[in-house]
Amino acid sequence: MRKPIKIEDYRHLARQRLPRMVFDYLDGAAEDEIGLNHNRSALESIRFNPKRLVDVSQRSLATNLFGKRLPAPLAVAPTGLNGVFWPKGDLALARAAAKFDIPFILSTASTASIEEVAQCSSGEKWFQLYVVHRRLAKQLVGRALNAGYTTLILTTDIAVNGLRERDLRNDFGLPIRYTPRVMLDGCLHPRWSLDLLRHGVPELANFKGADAQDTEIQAALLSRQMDASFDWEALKWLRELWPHTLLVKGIIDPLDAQRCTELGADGVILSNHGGRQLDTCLAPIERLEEAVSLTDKPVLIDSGFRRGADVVKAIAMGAQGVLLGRALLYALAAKGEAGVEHALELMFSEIDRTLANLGCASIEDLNGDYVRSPF
Ligand code: FMN
Repeated sequence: MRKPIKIEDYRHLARQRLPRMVFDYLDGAAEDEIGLNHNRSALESIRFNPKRLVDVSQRSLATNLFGKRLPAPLAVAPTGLNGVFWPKGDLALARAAAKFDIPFILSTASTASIEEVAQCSSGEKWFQLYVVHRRLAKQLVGRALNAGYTTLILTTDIAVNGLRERDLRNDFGLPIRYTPRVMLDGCLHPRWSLDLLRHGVPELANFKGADAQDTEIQAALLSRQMDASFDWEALKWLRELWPHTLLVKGIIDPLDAQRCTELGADGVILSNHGGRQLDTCLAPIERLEEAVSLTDKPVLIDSGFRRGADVVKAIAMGAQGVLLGRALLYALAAKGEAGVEHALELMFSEIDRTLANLGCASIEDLNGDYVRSPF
């Protein structure tokens, strides 16, 4: 393929470079993947209502989020196992985000540690928390605080792991199991395999050395399951623990969004985990306007965002920011840090072009009248 000109091109390039089992882990979703496709069709079903004869010769994508001025309402979504897509993938994403001055969100399930990422980039860093065991969560939160992360994000949509059937069929997991099929897959994707040989098999970096003496923590880690008992009371506990901005991710029901902020969260991230957890879930964009109407705190959103126009639609419908997940991972997997930078350039320029043709000079002036949605 010639030079990629859109995120979908990066998806094709990622498919070429990655072994099938790794591409499927990135691209795939839960069960029949109806939720995955629905995220896209919900965004596509929204139409623009442009305004004419507006001076759009000077345009601005800049916006305020949690007291900071951002050049665009974007953040890099937390994603686990980034090191399998590209060597030191978390660092590549963090550095690209810093270059564009947007927040990078490090996953608990990252392949570079909280501290390593803090050292590699001077940009704004947020930490996403999975609660496997409360004592372990407390330690991770303390480490993120010490390392200078400014925002904590609690992910709430993994009570148990989603049934990702592509991963099941491919026997995908860490550590990678070298079955004959996996070896053949690796041989057919030599560039990826050479990188793996050179840099070693990535590991879950934040759990390394986690309380070897604490048998409860070790058992929880071995089970590879989240603490499914985490509830509203536990959210209060976490609020006490974290002194800075706290966001709750994985919210779909607007009443949950309202309850989170009433309990002291500084905002919510509407998300269905990109369709990777509960299949046939509503798309977050379908509940956005109602969630915004029920809380006075920022509502961010992700799941299915592949185009600048998608971002403009969500901002017009009241979101304060959009997290980019697979959109950047495809570019990471295809071309590493340079790919992520280019994908962000594409996003910025698509947002800018959409604003111009919509007749809106500043992203901060967007409102619901610029769109018509069927929901
Ligand atoms: N969300 C988390 O909160 N923590 C994770 O560790 C995490 N890992 C992910 C790994 C992959 C490969 C993908 C694609 C998503 C992951 N997510 C995780 C969900 C993303 O944060 C985000 O909600 C999702 O990617 C948005 O959907 P999109 O990829 O369609 O944009």
